[in-house]
Amino acid sequence: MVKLMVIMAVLAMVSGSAWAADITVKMLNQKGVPVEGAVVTFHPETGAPLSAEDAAASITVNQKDNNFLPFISVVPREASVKFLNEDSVLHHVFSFSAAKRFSLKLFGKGEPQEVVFDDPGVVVVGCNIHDRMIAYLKIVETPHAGKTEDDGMVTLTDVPDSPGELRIWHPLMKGRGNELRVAVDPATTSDVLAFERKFRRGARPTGDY
Ligand SMILES: [Cu+2]
Repeated sequence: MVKLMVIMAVLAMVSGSAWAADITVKMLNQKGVPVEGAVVTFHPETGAPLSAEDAAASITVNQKDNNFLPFISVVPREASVKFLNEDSVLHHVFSFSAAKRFSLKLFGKGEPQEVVFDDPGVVVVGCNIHDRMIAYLKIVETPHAGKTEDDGMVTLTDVPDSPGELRIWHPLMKGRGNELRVAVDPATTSDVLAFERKFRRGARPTGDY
């Protein structure tokens, strides 16, 4: 019994030190309004490689009423994204971004197309037929990633208890690389890390993220 308790205590210490932390972020714009769709990633100093499970994530970008949905997607590196078209018109989805150049010539309903993203970075997706259509894919290299909800918040759960860098990216965030980078130690962070930055006015007609 004593031996079992010792083992349990050791396990608690090990798990406590390795998986202690959650990181909750709240992103606000210059008017204090919550920002939806910001991609939050944590990059621990100890490293955090993506698993085969991460790369097998099922990610879909739909096209409906001549809009991409969602507007912003988080894509683990080496994952594939399925592009759907629910409209009765054809779309021609493409990107000229350095992280991935591709072109999916005219495809319609029931003709899903898949693209694999091997390089980290930002991929801006457009449609050759409808200039107004735009979506963003953030290809990430860490399993600790998420996207803020309409309350501006996201929680990254079970991050390694290691100091590291927190990155918050949003296409409309002003500043270098549309990104905010801060050193964070999950062991000592407060409950909610709130950040306020300047954002350009949203180019999202439907308001859906
Ligand atoms: Cu289109």
